[in-house]
Amino acid sequence: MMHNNKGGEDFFRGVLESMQSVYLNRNPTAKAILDLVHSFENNSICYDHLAFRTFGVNGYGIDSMAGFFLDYGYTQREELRFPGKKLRALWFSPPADSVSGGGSGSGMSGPLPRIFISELLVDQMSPPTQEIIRKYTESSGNGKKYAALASSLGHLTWEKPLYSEFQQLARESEYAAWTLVNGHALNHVTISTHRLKTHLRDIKKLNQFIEESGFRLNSEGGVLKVSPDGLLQQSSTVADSISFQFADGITESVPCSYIEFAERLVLPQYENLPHTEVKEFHRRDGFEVASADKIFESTSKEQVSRVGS
Ligand code: OOG
Ligand code: NI
Repeated sequence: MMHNNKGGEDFFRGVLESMQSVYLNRNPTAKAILDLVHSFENNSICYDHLAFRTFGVNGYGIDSMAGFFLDYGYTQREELRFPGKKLRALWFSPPADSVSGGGSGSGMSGPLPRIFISELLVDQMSPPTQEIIRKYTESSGNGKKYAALASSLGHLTWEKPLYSEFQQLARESEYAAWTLVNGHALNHVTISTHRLKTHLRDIKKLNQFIEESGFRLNSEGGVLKVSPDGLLQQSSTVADSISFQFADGITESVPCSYIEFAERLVLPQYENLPHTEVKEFHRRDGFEVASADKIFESTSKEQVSRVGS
């Protein structure tokens, strides 16, 4: 679809660029790390995936954001369930012709990233929490139709909440509290480490480099999250905090976004391919529920307020 729709692809990439500038302006750690890796890597970084969070209620869930990606050629893939966190997620793969061809640039101008969208299972929340989430989603008018627009503008589609409402949500679900104040903002971008050119292509080396440069990594369940097959390895920073002015005038620091790193190893059936012939589709695809469960904690109070390493 993309290759015979150049205007469409330019627009689509422009929207991703806008989402990214909102993200870089609000998250100094993500910006500094991208600048650092860029300077090391001669300005060439591929994104593995982008992630968004939503409220799974009245059309405000995964579908509200997914529609934009489906319209620009993405394909829906597997569902992941997180019963402990009362969340579910879907991931979407990019149009096939964009993965290696299409974007030959860096970041959002490079190969199009996978998309990971999660939603809070609002029906499973306590009545007071549900009431707050329904109040704000309902206050947004038809905001559910404009999730991608809101993300690229860096604007909530609902009014700002009271601090006490944020706290009520945070007690029950840090994900819910995050989504109430960050809305559809990009939750993270993920650097594809195996597509880097220097020694940083080894995620363990990259983690070491990031920590030695003074940044904190999410230590939940260990810094490196490894899938049971060993082929998907992930790590992430702890989220930056941003000062947020609540509707009642209270200004408090709230967690914002983080940056992730992912290394996808070559699948066993392709292990004898010469290194130069290995393409993205020869590598481990998809996500891993146990790792994702820990990556969600990158915005948790426990990780964000951790001191030292
Ligand atoms: C998403 C956490 C999961 C991954 O790559 O498995 C994740 C989130 O924090 O919203 O990013
Ligand atoms: Ni991720």
